[in-house]
Amino acid sequence: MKASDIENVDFKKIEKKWQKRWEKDKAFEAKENSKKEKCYVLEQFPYPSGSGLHMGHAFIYTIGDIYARFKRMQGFNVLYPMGFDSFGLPAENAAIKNKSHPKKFTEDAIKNFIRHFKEFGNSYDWSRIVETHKPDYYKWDQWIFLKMFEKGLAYRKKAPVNWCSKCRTVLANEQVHNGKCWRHEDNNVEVRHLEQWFLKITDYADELYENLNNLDWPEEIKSMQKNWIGKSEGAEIGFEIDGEKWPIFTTRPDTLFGVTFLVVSAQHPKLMELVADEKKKEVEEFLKKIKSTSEKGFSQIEKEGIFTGSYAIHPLSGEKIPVWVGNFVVADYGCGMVMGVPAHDQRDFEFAKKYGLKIKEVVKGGDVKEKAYDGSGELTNSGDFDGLDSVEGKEHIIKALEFKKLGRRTVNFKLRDWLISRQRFWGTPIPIIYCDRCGIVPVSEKDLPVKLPDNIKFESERNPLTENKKFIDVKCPKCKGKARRETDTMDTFVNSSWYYLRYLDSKNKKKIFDSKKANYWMPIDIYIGGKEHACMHDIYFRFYHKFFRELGMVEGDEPAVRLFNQGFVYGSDGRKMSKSLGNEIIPGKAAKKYGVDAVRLFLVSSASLEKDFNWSDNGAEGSMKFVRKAIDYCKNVKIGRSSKKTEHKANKAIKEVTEDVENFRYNFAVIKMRGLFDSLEDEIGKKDLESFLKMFSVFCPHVAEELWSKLGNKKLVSLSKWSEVDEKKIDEKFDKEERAVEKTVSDILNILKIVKGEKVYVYVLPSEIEFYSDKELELRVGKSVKVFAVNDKNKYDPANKSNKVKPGRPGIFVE
Ligand code: ANZ
Ligand code: ZN
Ligand code: ZN
Repeated sequence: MKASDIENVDFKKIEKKWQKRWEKDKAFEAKENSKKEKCYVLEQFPYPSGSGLHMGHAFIYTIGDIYARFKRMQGFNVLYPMGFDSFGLPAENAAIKNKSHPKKFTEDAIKNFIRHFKEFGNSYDWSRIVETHKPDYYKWDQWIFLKMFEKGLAYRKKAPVNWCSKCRTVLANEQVHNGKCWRHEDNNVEVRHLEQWFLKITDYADELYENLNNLDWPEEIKSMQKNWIGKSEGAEIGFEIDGEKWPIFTTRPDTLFGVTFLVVSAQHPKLMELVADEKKKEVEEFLKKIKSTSEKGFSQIEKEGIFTGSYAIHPLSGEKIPVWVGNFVVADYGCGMVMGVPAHDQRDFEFAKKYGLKIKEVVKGGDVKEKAYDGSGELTNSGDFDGLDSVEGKEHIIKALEFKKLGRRTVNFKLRDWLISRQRFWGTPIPIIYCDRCGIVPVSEKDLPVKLPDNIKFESERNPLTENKKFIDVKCPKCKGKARRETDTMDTFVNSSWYYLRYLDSKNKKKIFDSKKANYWMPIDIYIGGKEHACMHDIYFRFYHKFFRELGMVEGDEPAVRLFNQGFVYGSDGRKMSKSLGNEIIPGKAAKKYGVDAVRLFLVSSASLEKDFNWSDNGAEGSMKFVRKAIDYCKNVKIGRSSKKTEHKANKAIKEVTEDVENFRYNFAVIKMRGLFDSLEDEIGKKDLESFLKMFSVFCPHVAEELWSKLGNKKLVSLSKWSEVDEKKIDEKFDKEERAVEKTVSDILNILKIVKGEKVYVYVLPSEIEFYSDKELELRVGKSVKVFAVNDKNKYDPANKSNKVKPGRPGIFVE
């Protein structure tokens, strides 16, 4: 074949041809009635944004597709579905701008996304598509809400909540990052006091925390979740103030004798009861003035406080302890009150220094005049407990408190209930009705879904539901009197908390999903997505799963046993890709230029998948050249018998590529596959060529199908069986040989840099002579080469180089 023919490969035509065939054959549709072992491969589904599929999407979805194809060929019954997380603010904002309906934007965007996905050849089972903005999907969001309401897990309360003025809605704690909105990194979240709906995720806090230990998830994500859930074990200790018991929470009961003051939160609901009459005015002034923390752990603010005029009685020593109000104590963590131990807690130390409070050392080991010592050590100044080690002392002190009924062991969590109300239109309506007579009344199950109206106008800044009489006015399900619908919608993270279960039975009209089907497919064997969801989606869907388990609908405790986080694709200049920077590479355009298969191959071969990397035109071009070389080779190769070396190479590659793909080391898999390709000879056995094509097919499925069919195969390579390794064919001698030749070539080239000459003589041990061929060496070093065994009587060896030859280290002479 002429070079120009290779240049003219019509990738688009090949892609279209095989995409059609896959669709026609329903090649990737998954069924439950299979004798094969199941494998559920899932990627986090996208929000269908107006700008279409970007390179980050192409990357994550290529990772999943390669794995799904690989598992399918390995003989698993693979489920690999796709859908859309299609409620959300961007579509609503676009609708406001264009005076239209968000549904229109959403559905146009979805059409676009599906086209792009299909152009990329992903092997999804499209028959299971879910779109969360469709009533037949969000009906079940509402159904779950009602179930939670029934069990007291969905509840309404007035609470200080995070308000983003740009989103014009409240946010969940998880969606506030360092005091800013997760969508608006430049916008400080305000605190507002509103009646809102919450889901009681805290009921599962302990299990969400402890189960992490059983998950094959990246350590980084697990520790982020652990921090977010924030389990702390300690004790609640009662201090008597004016005859009444006030509890504090501490993780260090061993430091109890070091308490020199108590601090109550400035937002503690019963704070004023503590304040002595003569101090009331002063404290009120103070409260008006200070800024307080609302989030545990977010304590960068300057510590401020004021004495309340009251004293507490120490539960074990009976000492009188001053009670202060402070801005650094969080009202809704622990007991909203802490014991101040300045010698052993740095915050307390700073507070004591600032206000001249006593510092009393009770654990030896540091210099508490300088700073707090928070380690362990021998107890001192601690009455009967002196001399005990603090770790042991802690247990004794808790026992003593329990005996006096002044304390008990407790566990606290930082995790808060999930605030799901949103004051926006484009989300699932909360199925609740307010009746003046009956109060809060849930919509009956038979009346679901509560649908979003089609006929709406975005006229003001407000959610149009609040102005839509047809939506709001409703009969009370209980008394049949006049009532109003809830106009808040649900956080869209609700929609994505259970989509993985709906895929399993996406068309069920009677039930959210069939438990038999769910139990067949669950858990997700591999879940692929971004790190940014560590403390949001990745916690929410675990919570939902546990709730379904409680309802008896699923058997397992966890939705996904294995999680993989892909890296981020940057522009070729190392910056975030964006239209405005002019460094954006659109997947569809790149596919036109290099072919889909080359783009896929490039994306997974330039770095480890979990690392961030830069797009590179050269890289994509290199991948395209490789694809073309594969086409060229298959056209010209003689199908016959493989050499022993080829058999060795092929089997070794199968072995290594299998392991690498299984462990998401795709870049290594590609190196090994290409290594095999480079070693292929002009004649090859059909079986070995097919083994290569099978490996090639998971990365480059379209071209692989084409080459596979050219070999006379009627069935699809995508559905063929992954090659088994034939260990007997692996002979390390070939690799040794190759390394020896490599080394010799580089030695010769080095010598040629110093010694000028046209003829090269190589002397090797007789046992190694078969490794070397004059011709190959000549090609590689560009000089005439002659190889001799050292015991060859007729060798030409004027410098007596054959004397010093050792195993693997030939002698070299140049003249
Ligand atoms: C006395 C003490 C002595 C403490 C010591 C620490 C070291 P985590 O691990 O985050 O749970 N604390 C308790 N409730 C608080 C609240 N509502 N706002 C702010 N701080 C609070 O932290 C528990 C520790 O944080 C508790 O243990 C308490 O200080 C403080 F050498 O009690 B400790
Ligand atoms: Zn915002
Ligand atoms: Zn009523």
